[in-house]
Amino acid sequence: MIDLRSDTVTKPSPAMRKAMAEAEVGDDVYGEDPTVNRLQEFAAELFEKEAALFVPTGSMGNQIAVKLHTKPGDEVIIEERGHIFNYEMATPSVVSGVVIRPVRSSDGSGHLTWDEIAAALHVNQPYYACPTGLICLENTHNFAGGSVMTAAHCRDICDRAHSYKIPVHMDGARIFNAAVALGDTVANLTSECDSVQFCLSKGLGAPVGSILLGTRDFINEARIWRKRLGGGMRQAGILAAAGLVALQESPKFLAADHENAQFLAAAIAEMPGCAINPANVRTNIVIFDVSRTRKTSTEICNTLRESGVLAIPFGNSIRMVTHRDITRTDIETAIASLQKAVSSRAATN
Ligand code: TLP
Repeated sequence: MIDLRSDTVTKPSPAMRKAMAEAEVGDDVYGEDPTVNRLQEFAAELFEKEAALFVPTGSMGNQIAVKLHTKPGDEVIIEERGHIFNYEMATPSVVSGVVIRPVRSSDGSGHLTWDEIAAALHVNQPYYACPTGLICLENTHNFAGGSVMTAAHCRDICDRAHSYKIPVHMDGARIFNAAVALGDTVANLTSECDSVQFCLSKGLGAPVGSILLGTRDFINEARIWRKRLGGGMRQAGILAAAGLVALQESPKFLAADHENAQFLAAAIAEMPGCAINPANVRTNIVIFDVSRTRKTSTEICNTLRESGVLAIPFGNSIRMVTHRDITRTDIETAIASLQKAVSSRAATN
């Protein structure tokens, strides 16, 4: 199978498996796993933050951040297609008792401008509006097609949010993809964010795990919430070892994923009934509209599956994600399969 459903599907590389087999371990609930500690220290250094915490999933990292930055009854501003709002099982309301205020990004990029955020802010309206407790950003923005947010844009939002004493959390599940696409560092892209979550288990290719970053006090509190939510793992160094390899070795492979995504997008743009602007594909996510193929996205994905290609339908669109286990030849095969799947009965104009 050529699995383009997500970059979460990568299998650990031989170097990761070796590191896992040889990992020095201890009980991480006591803070005694040397490999987890090394991973956390390395991540904190890389992002120039005070401290880091290894968590089982990106969702847990994000939700601990939401919990710690807010109090029940607050509002959280997020772009309307954001992962924290749409794909994390309503955890902000269940665990943190907050309301999400989804805001549309008018240019479609998924990255809100300060003016768009400002129009949704609730400050100094004590008895008839929930106060804005947090702003969440996402870089790259998954369901806006892996779009990137520049360091200047992020800094601008953080500075203005901080002038209202509102913290900013970055869902940086794919921040390394953004860094590669922009030729910037992850530290600079998140420099003013109060907390950052990034995933080891997506483009970086580790089997499991994410990192939450922030001040030392924030991470001390996060450790308590990780335990409370059932994320206190024991000899987690087995997993952290793969995470360390991912962090040290994988960023250099991401440019090839981006080139594959570009190649795929350019081919899709030529297919009857498919709509995508390849210029908007900056990283490893390719989302295209299939409304004019006269087939549903589910029908197309079912046909693709029969030919050995996996993709995800949602609404009138299909998402394909390139990653470490996908070669250029796989992309060529996927293009040929997609061509066949969409060509019959396609709209001609
Ligand atoms: N994204 C998954 C699905 O949940 C949609 C995917 O296949 O892309 N933030 C962002 C931006 C994400 O894309 C994801 C996962 C997460 C957070 C959550 O990470 P996990 O799956 O580790 O909880």
